Amino acid sequence: MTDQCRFIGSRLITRRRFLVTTGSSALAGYLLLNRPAWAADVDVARAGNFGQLDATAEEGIDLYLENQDLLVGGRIGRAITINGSIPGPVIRMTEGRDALIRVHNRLHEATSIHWHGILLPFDMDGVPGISFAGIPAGETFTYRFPVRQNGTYWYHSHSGFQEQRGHYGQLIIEPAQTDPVDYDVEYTVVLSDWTFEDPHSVFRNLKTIEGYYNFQRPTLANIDDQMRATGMSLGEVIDKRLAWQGMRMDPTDIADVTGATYTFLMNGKAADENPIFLAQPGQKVRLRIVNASAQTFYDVRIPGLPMTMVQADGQNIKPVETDEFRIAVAETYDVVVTLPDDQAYTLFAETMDRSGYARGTLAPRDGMAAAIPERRRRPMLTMADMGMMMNGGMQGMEGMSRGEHESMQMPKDRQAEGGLPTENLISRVKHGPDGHGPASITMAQTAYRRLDYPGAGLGDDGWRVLTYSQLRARERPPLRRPPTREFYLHLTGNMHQFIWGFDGKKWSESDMIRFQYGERLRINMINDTMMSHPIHLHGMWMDLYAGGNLDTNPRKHTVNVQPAELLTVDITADAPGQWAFHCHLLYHMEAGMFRTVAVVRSLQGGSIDADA
Ligand SMILES: [Cu+2]
Repeated sequence: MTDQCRFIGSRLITRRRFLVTTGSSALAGYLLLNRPAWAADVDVARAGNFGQLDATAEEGIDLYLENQDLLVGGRIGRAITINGSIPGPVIRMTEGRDALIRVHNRLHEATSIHWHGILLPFDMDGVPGISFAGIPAGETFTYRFPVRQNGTYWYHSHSGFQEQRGHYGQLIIEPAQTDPVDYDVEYTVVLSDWTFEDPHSVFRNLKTIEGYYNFQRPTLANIDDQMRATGMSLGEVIDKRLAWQGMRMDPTDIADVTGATYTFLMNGKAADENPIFLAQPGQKVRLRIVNASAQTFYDVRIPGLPMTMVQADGQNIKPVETDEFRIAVAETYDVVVTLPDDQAYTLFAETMDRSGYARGTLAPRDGMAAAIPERRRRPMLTMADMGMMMNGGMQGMEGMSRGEHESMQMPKDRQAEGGLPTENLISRVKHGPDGHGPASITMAQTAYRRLDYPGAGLGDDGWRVLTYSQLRARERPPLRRPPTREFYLHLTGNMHQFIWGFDGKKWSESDMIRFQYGERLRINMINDTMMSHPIHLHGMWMDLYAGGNLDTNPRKHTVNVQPAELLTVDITADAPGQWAFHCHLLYHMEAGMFRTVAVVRSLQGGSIDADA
């Protein structure tokens, strides 16, 4: 409650100052309305000023969604705030209690909140059109659900592009039992990406002009921006453009939306605002890191300090020490670091495409800072990323003959009597140019396990980088058994037209995916594209095959599938109802990389049985 009061208090002060400075003259009001966007001297709240609320307290909590001007990185932007800030408040819960959250929609459009990674009744999941009708403008929706897990999670809008405008925050659930993680102080670290453009126009740009935000491969549309950003002359820009046009593939297409439009944020602060995380020498600091970005993957490190990874997607893992890790959109990782001395250390979150970074400082006193590392070179996709590594050599891109292709078709939907293998799964599958339609123009002929691959641009710096193969559940999660059914799901897309989907179909063209209630199911995902896609399943865990076994494979709510990767997850279909299953890159989801999963009583039709 105190944070709520503080929030209201600070807003009242802001409003009073507003009246004093502008209320006396109509001219002042006019100037205020027409001030240039970079005039930061007016009294507008800064982003990143968020509190903390306990949603399992008796009386519950209230969240207020509003359109509001905020200073983001020193410049005024139009945000969707939650209780006056982006990110929204840290919502705390205690395992074993009931959460009670009243969401008041003061926007001029419908909204929603999805509790990311939380197991709950499907009508509390917050996806308009799938689990509920959404929250109309001006109305209040009450979420109430039992809290059956613990760990670090987050929440965000599932309506349109609202997430891109700041509609997200962290969710922390205290365990009912003693926390096995040992730490002295803890901090929220919410990474995100912000644009001063209307997200609808970002999407339009992506749809209409290929590589709009990709400065390495300029287009006419962004030639001015590129000259400004690179300091190159018009001639140089054009030369570079022509060089790229000669290539059929685009090895720099690491990210579709880049620092060309994004300001990268840590707890709502741009890098030069330097959010600080205070700790004394010798203290163990737990950083609860969530990637709440719309599109941005981050590579996170603290130069000079090893990090002990203790949790992934809210689930305790066997502690593993590393120096850097890539966090895909929507993933969470908890790391513990010990401040060794009376010095400052930089918490550095470099974007995967190296077009920018978010940054904060871990230090014993306010006002301290450490060196900011030099940004590394923009990574290039490799032949391996294009699925052309076969027996150590390169595989041609041209198609196999039709007959050869068909004989290698994957089993579409395989039933196994005694259960499928759960260890030493096949390391690669071969598949040809396939029947996945015009949305699938890419050419990976071999998909293979990449659990040991740290990701494009990582692994050559002389320090350790975490990979999925290092993730092991701290304790064997319940409900583990061999799956009895499996199917293959291709991640498909056409980056030239910005079409994304599964098995060559956009959401609007697709059927729902049916899980049979109570079954243990395997999905083998094959990424046919040259981009990484963080795939998120609502309502049920995905047990990631990380090279271990039934006891140790970690549970994830979001799995990053790298280019040409074969990635396997097992799912216990224990949550009746309808659920979303999608790529968590916001603009990919909007472009069609989304499916509805129905947990049904019978796979042979039958209606969705929410009371099973
Ligand atoms: Cu995607």
